[in-house]
Amino acid sequence: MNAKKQLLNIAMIGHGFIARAHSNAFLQVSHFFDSPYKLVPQVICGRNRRETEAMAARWGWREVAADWRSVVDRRDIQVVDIATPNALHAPIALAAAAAGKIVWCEKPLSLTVEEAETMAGAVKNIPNLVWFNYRRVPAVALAKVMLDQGRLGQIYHYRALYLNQSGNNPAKTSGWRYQRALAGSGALGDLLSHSIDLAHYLNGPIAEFSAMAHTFAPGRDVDDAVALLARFANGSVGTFEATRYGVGCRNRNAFEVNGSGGMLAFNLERMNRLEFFDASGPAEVQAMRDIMVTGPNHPYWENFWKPGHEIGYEHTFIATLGDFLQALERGEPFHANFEDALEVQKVLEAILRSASSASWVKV
Ligand code: SOE
Repeated sequence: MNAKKQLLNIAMIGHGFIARAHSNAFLQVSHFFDSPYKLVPQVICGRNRRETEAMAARWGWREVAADWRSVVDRRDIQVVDIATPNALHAPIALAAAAAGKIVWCEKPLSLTVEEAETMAGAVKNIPNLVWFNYRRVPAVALAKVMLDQGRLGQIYHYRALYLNQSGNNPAKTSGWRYQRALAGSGALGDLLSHSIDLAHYLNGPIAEFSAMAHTFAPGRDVDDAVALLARFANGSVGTFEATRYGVGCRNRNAFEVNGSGGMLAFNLERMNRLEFFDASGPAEVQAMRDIMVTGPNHPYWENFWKPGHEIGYEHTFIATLGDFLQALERGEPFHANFEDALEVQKVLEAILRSASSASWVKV
């Protein structure tokens, strides 16, 4: 059966935490999603030879390379996957697009809106993906279905948090995520970018906001925490908070929506659950339902396990890829793509403008 499949040989640039999540998805996707493609982990590229070789051995990469320029235009490569520090996203994506490769890129897309615009333009006619993986949490996908069905009526409030405690360690100042030249920003690009993408996906564009950013650690040149008050184009009011000093929270990517018809609440730390309050039922029995989103009839339930058998972080990458391959097969657009990530980048950049001028900005 595999003989008939179209090979997609992948060159992945990067060998850190997120590169492991990608590698796992490349190996797993065909176990959970039907597609006419066979993904081949062909070459992994990284500057640290020892670590890159260890990654290759563990995750089945066939070759190891040191310089990304030597792999992005190889004729035997169909896909370039970018899992590097943020500053390298633009040069690698532009080179891969120029070579006509399918491009997959980590978030945030770029350091600046200008870069993101160039990148989105370069992949206009090329299948592309940005790893905003949390769209594919089944509970988040169910929230999207319910919102699209109008189950919440008119939306009044959208509230998002992304809290972890990764910054609460001054020794971390040297890592790339804590240097503006390599990361572009701190909690803003690393964490809030996910919240903004989910907000766009679930509640539509943000029209205007006022933001603040704060750095707790002396000597760090990126934000540790960011907060905003926002107005959405659909008339709802939003609040957002992201921090690397959310001590007590390991990976709390959460949102709540209040509408005339009820409420939805999600927290990644309980990722198989979606809370739903239905305001249309008899008042005396109204209460928050705690829905276990593992099927039946839930997004992705037929791809993964039987109802009640929970899934994890890695499945969000697998489902992202499964959906991408299906869109590729059908010649349909895939989301989140570079255009979607450009819209996120516009908000991120405007947040820094708003925070430094202490004023409201329109997106
Ligand atoms: C940060 O700790 C991080 O690795 C982010 O960079 C990812 O985007 C997030 O999904 C998990 O946490």
